Amino acid sequence: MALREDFLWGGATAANQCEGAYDVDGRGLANVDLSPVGEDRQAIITGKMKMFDFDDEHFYPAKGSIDMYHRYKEDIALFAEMGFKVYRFSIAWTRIFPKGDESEPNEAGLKFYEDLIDECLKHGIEPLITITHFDFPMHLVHEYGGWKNRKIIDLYQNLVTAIFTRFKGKVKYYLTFNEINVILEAPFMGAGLYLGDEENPKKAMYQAIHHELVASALATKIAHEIDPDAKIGCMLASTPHYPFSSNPEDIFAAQRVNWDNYFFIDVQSRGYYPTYKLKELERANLMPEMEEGDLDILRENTVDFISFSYYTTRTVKSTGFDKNGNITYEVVENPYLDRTDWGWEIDPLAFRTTLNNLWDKYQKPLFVVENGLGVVDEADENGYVEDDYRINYLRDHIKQMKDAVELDGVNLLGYTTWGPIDLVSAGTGEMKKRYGFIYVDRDNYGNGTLKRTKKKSFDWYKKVIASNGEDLD
Ligand code: P53
Repeated sequence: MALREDFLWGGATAANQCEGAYDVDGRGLANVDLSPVGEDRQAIITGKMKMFDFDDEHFYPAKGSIDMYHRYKEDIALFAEMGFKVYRFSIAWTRIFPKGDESEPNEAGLKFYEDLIDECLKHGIEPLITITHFDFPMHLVHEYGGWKNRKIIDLYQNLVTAIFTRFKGKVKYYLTFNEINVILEAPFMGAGLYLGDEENPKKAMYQAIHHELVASALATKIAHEIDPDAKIGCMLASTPHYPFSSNPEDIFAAQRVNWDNYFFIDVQSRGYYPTYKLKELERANLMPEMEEGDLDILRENTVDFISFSYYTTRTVKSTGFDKNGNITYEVVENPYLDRTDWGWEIDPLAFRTTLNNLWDKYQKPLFVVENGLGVVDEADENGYVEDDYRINYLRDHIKQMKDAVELDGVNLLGYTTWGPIDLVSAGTGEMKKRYGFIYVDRDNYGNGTLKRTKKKSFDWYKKVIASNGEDLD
């Protein structure tokens, strides 16, 4: 069995990483706008360092990004030229509700996304919308303290209601939260949580997580009510963790880290908190406050499909058990794998393993919504990049994906590469960490003409799509 005939090939972006125009047409300020390139970024997105206003010492790449806000027609035409069947993009919350707690949406924001959707449809491209991709209105950080405040659930419902109502009939696929589990590593980026003043940061985090999970379930409910044809997915940053050795402690450590991530999908797909997580939260006194009815909402509104990103794997080695009986571990290098310049281990076979794990665990259709290679590209004087390394990475991964479908029977709806056009890195804020089939002339500090140029991989991906994945040479 080959890939399904209507397999959705395409690419994926996020608003803050490509749109720019951060203060145009009424858009409000968001957490992601305030995340600079450079060494402080990590502390800021992880909620350790406060950055609630722009300052003169930092460069903030999301302000301008690759200016897709003004160039989306040109960019979507290039996607169409590659034969995209689907384009995954995200909505900037602050274009629709600039502060986040207004009662009426900003018409200019809705209109922008409606035009973008119409542009996709004009080219026969299915839009796949991520409702929130690491973005959160700063006003809600100041006034409510981020997702740890229950009130955000209501405000999110206003956001999704505005979106589903306006785009009904035009958009079939939605994801509620990008990489919902990334809140564990980057709570400011994932949930607008600044944890510097928090007495118990973990408690605040699990409270925020509970609110996001309830909000996601409510979004699913609202979507199905407004548009019965809409399909709602969750989105996992999959990064599987291997045990370093056959030492049972390493195996146990790997299981626990993987479960910490799967936990979110367990709730979104099965509809309830798994026992190990409930017990763990209880023991550590981290149980979030839940309101009556929350568990019903979770149970009654599970997702229609499971989406995930896949880039890399990590390997963990036990360092023993702590006084609460929880395993502790360190992340170590995997001796069998090569790494990118950013230290991401390249592991195509685990892509097949991951597809199988998710299919086996949840038995719902899967959608790969991110995969790709972030590296430095050297463009020649015409902006052309001979990116055989990218072609090799994608070929190796697509082969494994096909094996998961053809040899193992995984039910897979589609595949979108990350950053089909070069854009700002979420992790580092850099421009020079590039993923695209299309080169964009811009550097880490915003210098450049923003000119778009096709790389060698552009024609390669076009051929892959045209042959429905049969021709990978
Ligand atoms: P960058 C962590 C782990 C795996 C994927 O990442 C992650 C993250 C957060 O950085 O992010 C996803 O740009 C994310 C995209 C992001 C992409 O992976 O750091 O959904 O927004 O750009 C690649 O190289």
